[in-house]
Amino acid sequence: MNSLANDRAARLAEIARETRISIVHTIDAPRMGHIGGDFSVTDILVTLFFDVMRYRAEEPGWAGRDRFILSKGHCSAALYSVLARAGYFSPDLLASFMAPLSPLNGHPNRRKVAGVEANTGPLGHGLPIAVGAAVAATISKSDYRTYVVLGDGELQEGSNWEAAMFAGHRRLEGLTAVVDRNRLQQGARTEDTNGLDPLDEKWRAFGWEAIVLDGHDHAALLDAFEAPRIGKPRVLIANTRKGKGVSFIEDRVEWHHKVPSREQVALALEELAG
Ligand SMILES: Cc1ncc(C[n+]2csc(CCOP(=O)(O)OP(=O)(O)O)c2C)c(N)n1
Ligand SMILES: [Mg+2]
Repeated sequence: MNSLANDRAARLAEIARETRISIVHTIDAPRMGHIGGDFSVTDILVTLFFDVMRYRAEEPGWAGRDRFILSKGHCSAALYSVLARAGYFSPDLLASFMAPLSPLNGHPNRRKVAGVEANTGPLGHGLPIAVGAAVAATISKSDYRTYVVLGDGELQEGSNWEAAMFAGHRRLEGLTAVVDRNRLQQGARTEDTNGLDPLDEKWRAFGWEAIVLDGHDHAALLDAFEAPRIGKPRVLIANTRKGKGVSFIEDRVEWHHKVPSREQVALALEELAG
């Protein structure tokens, strides 16, 4: 890695650490949330929002913005933490997460929160919407790119594979999907439920370029997002650990939506203190 790449990765690692701290506080306020999936997707979101993507937080509807869709919408605390830091709204608002009348619902709502491109939560819809956005870019001859982050358990929804097939057929070069491959879904391991492996080969068979990488390695993520396009939609199979960053939360099925006790919040913050 050259020194510029090193600097970029180190900056992102620090932002990711601070984002995980923000997620702990955000979930601690209502004592609800999905900390495992928030932590597995943090490095992916941070790399996209703080290095890769083009947007204007002060003008959320700017036509030239890259489109971003968090299809695994239950991980809203991670998305809101990143959007606040990016300047879409005040970080003070995070304290209202899931409170009655707060715009920060458990699932992101585009009519309530600046920077949210599509309503998600019911799994299986982000990729079809992203494919539509990428087709729209080709029709309008716009050069924006479209990014969508999917859960691996989410891939059991058949709508994903219809959308994948069409994106491959249309050779949607402006589209990048990231699969948060943490190998856990709600209450079980993906491979015990409805196995996905070999996942990269499945996407290739649908006409996609597939890159397998460590989803917590910021330098690898930057390389994969920025690699020259080859006339196909691209998917990053990002191998991650659910709960990444806090030892007692990592890779444990119960932390899909378990909320840390007050003592565990303190312990988590201690581990994340760096
Ligand atoms: C259509 C639909 N079915 C069920 C759910 C309930 N649900 C929320 S999260 C989740 C598990 C998702 O697992 P995965 O996509 O692997 O997400 P992650 O591991 O990143 O949290 C389920 C079943 C839902 N949100 N939408
Ligand atoms: Mg998962």
